[in-house]
Amino acid sequence: MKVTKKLFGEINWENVYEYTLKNDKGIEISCLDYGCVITKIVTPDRHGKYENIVLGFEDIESYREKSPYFGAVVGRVAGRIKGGEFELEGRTYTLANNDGKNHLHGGVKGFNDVIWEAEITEGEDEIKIEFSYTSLDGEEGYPGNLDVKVEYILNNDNEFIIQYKAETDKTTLFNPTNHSYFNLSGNLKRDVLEHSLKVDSSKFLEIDEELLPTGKVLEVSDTVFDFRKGRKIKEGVSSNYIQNKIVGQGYDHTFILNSNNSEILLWDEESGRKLVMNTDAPAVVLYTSNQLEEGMDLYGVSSRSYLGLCLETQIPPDAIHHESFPDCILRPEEIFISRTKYTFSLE
Ligand code: G6D
Repeated sequence: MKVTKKLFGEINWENVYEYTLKNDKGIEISCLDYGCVITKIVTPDRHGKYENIVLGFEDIESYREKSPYFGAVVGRVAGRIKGGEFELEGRTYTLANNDGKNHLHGGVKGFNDVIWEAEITEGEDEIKIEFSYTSLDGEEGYPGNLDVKVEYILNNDNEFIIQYKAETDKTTLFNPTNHSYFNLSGNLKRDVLEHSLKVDSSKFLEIDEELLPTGKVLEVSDTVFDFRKGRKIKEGVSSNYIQNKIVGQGYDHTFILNSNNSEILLWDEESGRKLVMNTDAPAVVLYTSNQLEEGMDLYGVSSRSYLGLCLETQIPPDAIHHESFPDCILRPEEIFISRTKYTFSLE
């Protein structure tokens, strides 16, 4: 196990560092203390070729100015909050609206856009980086001083674990996720249309024209949202189903997981790479980068739609406005803990 640290850039004269965790089998995870952004994940293909499998930039300016949350930890609340407003314990809170009339992914300056404290712990069979950040009372409109810790752990079983932990001194909302865009082809050689996905989910959330949940829970049966037996991403991209059309041909949807230790499999036949995710989160958002900005330089590859896909494990978006959804309220006497494990292998 090895960890290296290098200067990646600076923001307002504050240094930003990139940390690379490498296990004894050659798997590498690189990440920044800025937004806990995962910049690279390097794994072997069926021929033993080690290549990067996530979208990212090589400079801090690109992350600050044009990143659609590449690799970032998102919060306080992942997803959209309708109208950027919510009521909690008799008070109405108004958030920063950064997505039309709605609040998205923690607002104008969410967790993705702050520098976290980093502490490394090296073990024989695992390396851990603990990122810490205190979101002050009123930040982006949210109540409560919120202490957040995000752990990235890589071990010699080719498992990468993300653990989110938070405590607050006032009742608030909290719903974190990681927004990495995966592409198992290796060094973004191909898009993700031929990737296959299997999700242990029988239901998904209907969304409206503003990409907000309507509150209606739909059955996946007999639709291109049924990933229970595995399905290629391209089927949703070419689908005429209105739910695929309103997101710009593809997926940008929340799947309600069938258990609190559901498995999500993503694999690419050509490279042989497989990613298995296990999570205690109640839902996962599948976003197939339907309208990814064209022409950004991603490690020498020009960005385009469907170049990556996100599997954002979380509480359903806009939960505060839907009593039937699992809730994202965090109270002072509670400790929020959630873990998602990513296991890299070959099929
Ligand atoms: C778009 O609707 C999508 C979101 O789901 C995604 O997280 C964001 O782009 C990066 O707003």
